[in-house]
Amino acid sequence: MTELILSLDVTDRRRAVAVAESCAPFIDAIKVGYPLVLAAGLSIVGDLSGVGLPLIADFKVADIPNTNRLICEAVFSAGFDAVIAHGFVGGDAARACVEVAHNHGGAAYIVAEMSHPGATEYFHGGVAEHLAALAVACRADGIIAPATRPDRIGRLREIVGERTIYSPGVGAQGGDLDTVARLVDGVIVGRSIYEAADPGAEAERFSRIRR
Ligand code: NUP
Repeated sequence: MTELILSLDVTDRRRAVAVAESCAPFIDAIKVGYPLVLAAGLSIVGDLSGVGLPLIADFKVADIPNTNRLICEAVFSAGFDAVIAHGFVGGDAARACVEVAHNHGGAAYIVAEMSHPGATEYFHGGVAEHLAALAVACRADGIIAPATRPDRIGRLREIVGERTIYSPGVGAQGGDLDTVARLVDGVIVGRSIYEAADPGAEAERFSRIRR
């Protein structure tokens, strides 16, 4: 079974909650990032908690260890269950996120390679492999790897082994759902679901990967 994670980049609070509720029966977690939190405030976490699904904070935390720690304390105190952090800031900074997550009984995922075209300007020449190894060394719960480059997911899987791989980039960014679902633990889908005329029905269609 592959998890389906809704990326809720909807900037209207009421619509965000409505989309989350309609998709809830067909998804395993909800990923919330800057677009929704900056528009609706951190209290959106309380609104979404009624849906009863794990909430992942996609803040791609990337600062010095002390600031990372403060950010992650705020994330978990607000009610999130997991955080996504960058690894390029170094092992000490990434480890700070992992430690705070684990102290709260939560999870931390490190971005190994991003999904957009421009990512290849920097995530090449072994950089992503290095970040995946850093995630393992920091005892992160897993990595983020690009649905737009399935061959790269295979390479990163060799490094992280059984650790979780969550993969964004399906649909709107061109990644193929079924191809990617076979390679990862969870597929992250945003626009293809929340911009659909009937997000719940679209989530149900995507949820075939959960069987
Ligand atoms: O490499 C990444 N690519 C990516 O798209 C890392 C991410 N965290 N994301 C996020 O996944 C992105 O910020 C957005 O929230 C979601 C993909 O949304 P969509 O392209 O399915 O609409």
